[in-house]
Amino acid sequence: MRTQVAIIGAGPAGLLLGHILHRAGIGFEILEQRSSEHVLGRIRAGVLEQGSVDILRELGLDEDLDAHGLTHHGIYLQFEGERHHIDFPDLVDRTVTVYGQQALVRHLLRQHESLGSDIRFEAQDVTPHAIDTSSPYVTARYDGEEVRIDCDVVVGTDGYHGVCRPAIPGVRALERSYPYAWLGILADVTPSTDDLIYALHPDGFAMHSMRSLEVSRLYLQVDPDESIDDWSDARIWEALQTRLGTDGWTLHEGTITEKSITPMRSFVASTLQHGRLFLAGDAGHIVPPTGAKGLNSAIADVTLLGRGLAALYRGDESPLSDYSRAALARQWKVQQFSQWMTEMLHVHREVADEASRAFRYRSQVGQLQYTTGSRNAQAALAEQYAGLPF
Ligand code: FAS
Ligand code: PHB
Repeated sequence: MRTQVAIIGAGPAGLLLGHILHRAGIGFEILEQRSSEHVLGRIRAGVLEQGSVDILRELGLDEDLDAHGLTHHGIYLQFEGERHHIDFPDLVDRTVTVYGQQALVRHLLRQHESLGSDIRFEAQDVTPHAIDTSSPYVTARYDGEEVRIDCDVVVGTDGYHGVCRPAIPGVRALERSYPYAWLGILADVTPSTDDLIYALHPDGFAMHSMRSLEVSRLYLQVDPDESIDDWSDARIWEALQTRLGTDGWTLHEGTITEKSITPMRSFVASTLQHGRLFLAGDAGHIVPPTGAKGLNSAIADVTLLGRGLAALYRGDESPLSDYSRAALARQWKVQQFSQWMTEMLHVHREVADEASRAFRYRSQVGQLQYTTGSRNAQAALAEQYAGLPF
């Protein structure tokens, strides 16, 4: 079999790249190791930057987004019992949209089905070959048979644990881990807030997000080695009430329908391309979710990569040869913002000495007081949270 672009991984990055290539009249095949049910079942990101929304609109993929997305005009930063609103339209004339990654993946898949796209789920042992030549190919076991797909380009949108990054000779992972994790829940209850609340509390970080006007999404900082079995629904709600509570405000509780613990880490690959192999999304970088940048970075990568591939087939190789440099330049700005938000809003229990830990906490309160008290600082946060240009 032959195609122009072989895409490995049918998460949001791979599925969106497929639509971008279709729009440019470029042939592609997507090979995904898991079932479509598994891919659709993942509950992950929840916020789209303005730029991500614009791309979906440009591609005509905004129908479900318009029906179910919630436009948000900012976020709240909460500390010392006070909640401060950061007004994005007033500061940077941009908004963000709450639209779950699950809903996006479902819509992208549905649109691929209507296009008759070639997506092979439950493909095993997917392996890129000859990436250093002008005739790369991918092998896999599909439907009980060995298949080979010859192509011009291979794109690894196969996530952090994928096979494509390791195929790049000498690739390095620049990384750091954080000494805490997020316990996330979905609850059948109307959100108790209009915009997202990010709260620093002596007991730990907490956040109130949402998926719709009927489903709330909330997070708690926990230690990285904690087990979800140690967190009853009652204990979760008690901690959320403590950490998010402010005078005159009520956090409404409801049935928890999903709960899980996600570790916090950052990593960036030393390059996102080698020969005819390109990486995009979590295959190339991971950020802590505090800045709502994981999914948006994947969208930014495939937008840039899609433009480079379209130029390649018009006979101009220069945008594609610059892809890794340009995508990594944007990603490092995203990394520093995510790191700043994460370190400002989490309690650093890893600091052993009580006096140093107290100093660290008061310093973070000082950061939050400066940020919420300075229009310039708020504009810098709003510009980055609502999204840097692609
Ligand atoms: P994905 O990991 O989503 O998709 C990769 C795909 O490749 C998967 O379908 C996988 O099955 C497939 N694959 C892997 N190896 C393969 C192989 N060898 N052959 C074929 N297919 C293969 N981001 C936020 O912004 N906010 C959040 O709150 C947030 N929460 C998260 C919670 C969790 C538990 C995780 C893991 C991530 C979270 N993220 C969050 C980040 C997340 O949204 C990612 O940024 C986003 O899924 C990136 O999309 P992809 O790059 O497509 O990678
Ligand atoms: C979410 O709704 O899942 C969400 C929102 C903002 C974040 C992280 C997660 O920073």
